Amino acid sequence: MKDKGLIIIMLVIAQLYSCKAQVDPPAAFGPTPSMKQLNWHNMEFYAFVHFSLNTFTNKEWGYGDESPELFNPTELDTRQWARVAKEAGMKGIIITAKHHDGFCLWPSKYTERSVKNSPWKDGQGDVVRELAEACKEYDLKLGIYLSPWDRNHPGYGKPEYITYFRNQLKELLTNYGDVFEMWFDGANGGDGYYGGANETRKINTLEYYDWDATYKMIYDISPNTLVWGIGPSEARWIGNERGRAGKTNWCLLRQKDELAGKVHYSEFMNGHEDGEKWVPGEADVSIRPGWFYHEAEDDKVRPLEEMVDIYYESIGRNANLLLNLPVDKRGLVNENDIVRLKELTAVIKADFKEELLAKSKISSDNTRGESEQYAAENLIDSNTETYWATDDSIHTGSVSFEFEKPIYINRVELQEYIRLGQRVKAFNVEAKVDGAWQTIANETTIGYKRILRVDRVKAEALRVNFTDSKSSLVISTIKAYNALTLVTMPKISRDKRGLVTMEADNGNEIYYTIDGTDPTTQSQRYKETIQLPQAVMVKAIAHNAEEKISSKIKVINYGKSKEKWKVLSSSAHDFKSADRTIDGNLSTFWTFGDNSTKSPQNIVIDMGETITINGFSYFPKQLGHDLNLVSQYAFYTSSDNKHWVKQSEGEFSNIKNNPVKQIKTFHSITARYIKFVAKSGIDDKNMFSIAELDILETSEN
Ligand code: FUL
Repeated sequence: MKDKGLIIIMLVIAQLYSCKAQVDPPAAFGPTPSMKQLNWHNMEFYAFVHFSLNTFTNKEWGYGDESPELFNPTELDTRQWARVAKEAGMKGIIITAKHHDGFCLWPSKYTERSVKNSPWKDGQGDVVRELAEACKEYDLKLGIYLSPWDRNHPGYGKPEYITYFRNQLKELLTNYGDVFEMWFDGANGGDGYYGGANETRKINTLEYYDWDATYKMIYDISPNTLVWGIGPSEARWIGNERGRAGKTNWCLLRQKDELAGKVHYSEFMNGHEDGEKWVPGEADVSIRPGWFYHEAEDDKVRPLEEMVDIYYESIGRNANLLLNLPVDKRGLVNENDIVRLKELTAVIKADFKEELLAKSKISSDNTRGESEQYAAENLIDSNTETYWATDDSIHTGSVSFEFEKPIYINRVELQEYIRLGQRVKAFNVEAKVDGAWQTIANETTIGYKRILRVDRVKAEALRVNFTDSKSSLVISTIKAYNALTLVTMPKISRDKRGLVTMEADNGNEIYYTIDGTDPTTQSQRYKETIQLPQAVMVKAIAHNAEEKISSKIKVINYGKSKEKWKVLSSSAHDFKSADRTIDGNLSTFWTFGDNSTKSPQNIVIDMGETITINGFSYFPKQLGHDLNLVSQYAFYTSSDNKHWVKQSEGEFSNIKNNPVKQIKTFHSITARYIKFVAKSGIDDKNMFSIAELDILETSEN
């Protein structure tokens, strides 16, 4: 009895004490994410599937006149897509329900241009429905890409197309369950079929769609759908199609300026520190050079090390990662893509296998109201809902982690408690090595998540110093790991004369073969440039001798060197520097043309001998603001530099956003002279650049 009384008194005291210790949480600072956006941030990684008529026509952008009868996957299995995505740790799939050519993957009642007029399932199929069901089964969220640009619709550019577009939106948002993200692509306007008009139509994207009304309609039907891209969106493009966010990456955007056309897309990589709205970045990239499946890219799946970089430069830089898996003609995610995705998943899993700070002794120089509720211990409790916070007036601060014995560290992960806004502007990380502190990272923003890759250190302690912030500090997580060393493949290049140069990172050794066998550390060691002017397959590895780890094998197939090639003539009067287009160096380029004339420009090359070829490639200039990229081309061959035969003509689709090597194939022919014609360029300029021109030699050669 007596004991019971004592317990009650103690409970009351505890209650009183805790009331006293109750300190209000920090007030939100600046724009904050909505619940919908928070859920979206938590998804981090999801798949894009580009699959449509283009898969069957081998195009990146359809013109709009392709027949729906070409759509005929033989083994379409959306459950396979879902399984692949799920196993990779992805949280959803966004499908190209309608790409720019207007073909619909669902039997829309507003058009005949859909699966219903394809041989697939005798016109009874519905890809969107099958995917929605597979997503449900695998507990994935469904997202939809509906291209605002429609190169098929006769009414595109006129008011009636807006009605059509909205009707389709309604169909997609009503009939397929929850849609977590609606994807509005920015590519819009240009030439197209347009119901047979075959003309160029341009619209003002910001006005034509009356986005305010369109968004309102979307939210009325489906309030939980997050809208991405064009218009007053809730998430933004990251400004490139390489899946890379800026190191500094604010979730904020001056969207009013953007909607007034005052923001250049290159600013999307970083967002705006003073943005008035929470519009976080989503980094989209394809696992291959193109967005749609092309057999010619089966051996061009991005290398593992590039995929790992993409992961760290998107998710590790406060952006979501939208990774495209171009479903192939069978209707399946291709084996080669699955292999790479599995390798990526394995590396990421291994990198984050063991968290190292949870067992450390933690201390901080300030805690909000000295309350346990905001203590630094919250940083390592693996609960993102708790956080360490400083007093309102304290905008800088340090947290230290001491280890019982020194440990190896090469990754540091941080998260802000973004419900209360994104605040940190600068921070650094120090490690105590042999009793002395050394700076191992000097960084800017954090946001939802930031992962730093640092050189491996053997640390007795770690210290994170927040040196600049918009307001008090509100940090939910700090973690550290010791990831495995990933040795990157050597870089290989060959110049015009056939001199091959190889380079490896961090002074790693290089071993190579030219007889087709896989190189090992027993193979020829690369020491200096090698003369290889003949058609040759070079295989090489980089090797970290200290850790005894080798890279993956780099394989390059060279045709005969361009030693005998010469630029013979050009529409440009001055073509002294035109040799740069055939120098084997992808970073040099030649710009030609003339803004005062509208005629096509050309360059004629003598290959020095007759060669059997079945295609050519155009490598676009990569860096700079004025890229002067060719968008419409023609390619001719000749055996005497007099009589020319056109071998290929068409468009380099999507070259502006995704300036990858453009490969065009045709039937095998023999030729000594080639003529590349630049018919038009992006941004309607009559200036063109070429980084490198090449031919595809027929393999029997
Ligand atoms: C681009 C489009 O033009 C491409 O075809 C692709 O869909 C990519 C994701 O967005 O802007």
